[in-house]
Amino acid sequence: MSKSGLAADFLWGGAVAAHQLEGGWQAGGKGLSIADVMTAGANKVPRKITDGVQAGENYPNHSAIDFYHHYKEDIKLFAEMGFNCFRTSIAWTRIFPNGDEAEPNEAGLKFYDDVFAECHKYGIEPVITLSHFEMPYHLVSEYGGWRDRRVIDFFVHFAEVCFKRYRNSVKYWMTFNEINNQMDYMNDFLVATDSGLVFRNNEDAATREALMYQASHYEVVASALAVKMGHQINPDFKIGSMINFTPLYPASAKPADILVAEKMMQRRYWWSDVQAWGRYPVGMEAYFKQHGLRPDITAEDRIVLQEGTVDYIGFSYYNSMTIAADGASFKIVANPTLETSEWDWPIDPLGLRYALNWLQDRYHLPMMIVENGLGARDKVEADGSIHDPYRIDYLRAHIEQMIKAVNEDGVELWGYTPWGCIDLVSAGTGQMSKRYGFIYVDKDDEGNGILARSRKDSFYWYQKVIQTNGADL
Ligand code: BGP
Repeated sequence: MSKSGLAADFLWGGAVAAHQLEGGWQAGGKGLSIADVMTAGANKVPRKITDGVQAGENYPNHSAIDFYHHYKEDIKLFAEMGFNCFRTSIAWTRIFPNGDEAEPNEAGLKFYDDVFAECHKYGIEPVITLSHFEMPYHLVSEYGGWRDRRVIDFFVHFAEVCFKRYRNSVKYWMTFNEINNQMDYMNDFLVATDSGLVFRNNEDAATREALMYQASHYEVVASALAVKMGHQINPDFKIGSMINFTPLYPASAKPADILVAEKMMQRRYWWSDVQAWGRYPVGMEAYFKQHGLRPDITAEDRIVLQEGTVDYIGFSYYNSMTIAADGASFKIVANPTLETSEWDWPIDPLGLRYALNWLQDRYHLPMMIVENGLGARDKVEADGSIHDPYRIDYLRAHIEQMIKAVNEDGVELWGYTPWGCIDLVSAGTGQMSKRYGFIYVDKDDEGNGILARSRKDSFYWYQKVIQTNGADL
């Protein structure tokens, strides 16, 4: 153990996702993904999901920050910070442009060979997400996304090709990024990015809910099949779930608020229950039965779920939310005790310690914090320096709680990869101005800029944190 109490081999790195930084949206035979048809939005201005690429629209993910051509420079900067791991995703459409092909695209496979080789050159362990909001648009338009059981086989084929190709260059994997976002099935962005569900015919809430739960079932089956197959390809693989963990605090001591918080936590985290336990929680089985949901489940599916449980819990933590009973339903309310970011996300470091305790007690599995960070505007000074004390303060406060959870609460934590270690395209808004990075990238929301990379103050701070294994914050 080191001075901080973290294991000597604790994984320190950063996290990104292919669609948010690579660019090269048509390079090397890549196909159109759901992310490629999302226009730029802003805070409180939703992104549009167009039917294919429409002339005159701004699609920020098409060029992003051009990691596709800058990856050697960027990985060298990560190594300068001292990363021993780096989380990103494999763009599904680089490997299978349409998603339903029999043979993979060699140029796409080769690109990730090169990226992973560059990581290993510096002793950086790749941590790879298979599906991070990037499913082939062809599967969305021709199959309706994950509402079609056939997409299970397409995903498992994609996973098998990746596991075999990168058998000796990637050890840590995750199947579906933030698979539980779609709990909010009325949010077009969340169901499109999680399950490729696009609603263009005013589908009502009941229709949307039914499709989301059935699609989610196919995804957890696909995840379990991939986990089992991955372990057969390389028994040393560590394959995790990946959820967004946002604690739902009761708004008051009123029993109704306590109960609604408990019920909505069950409703928000059943995906990881299935992935960790190999079965559905009884509360969700009861809900499905009561409402006639998830009708297509087979005895074989249930066996698959049991055989494909995950090795660890990967999760993102940004903030907590506060929930109050609202008649027979609920409402999210402000937490008057917390500050919020410019994008209205509460800032709650203690919530990360709560998250680690809750997840440890529920799953008794190792964990990785694979996203955490503060989206904020940064200013480039006349001398080129970029002072981001607000980002350092946010990350310091969260790392402090992470270390307490390890030292005082006994949680088993493998690593920490703060989100957006280099500025990239925001998923929710499509903005560049919502910056997370230790590295500034010269590009604005309108696409102007020369993509020059610059070290922020937080770059040097995080370098020191890693060098001292979390002892000097
Ligand atoms: C999570 C996604 C990431 C990243 C992050 C920050 O939902 O897993 O892809 O986008 O949120 O959110 P945003 O980019 O909307 O600020």
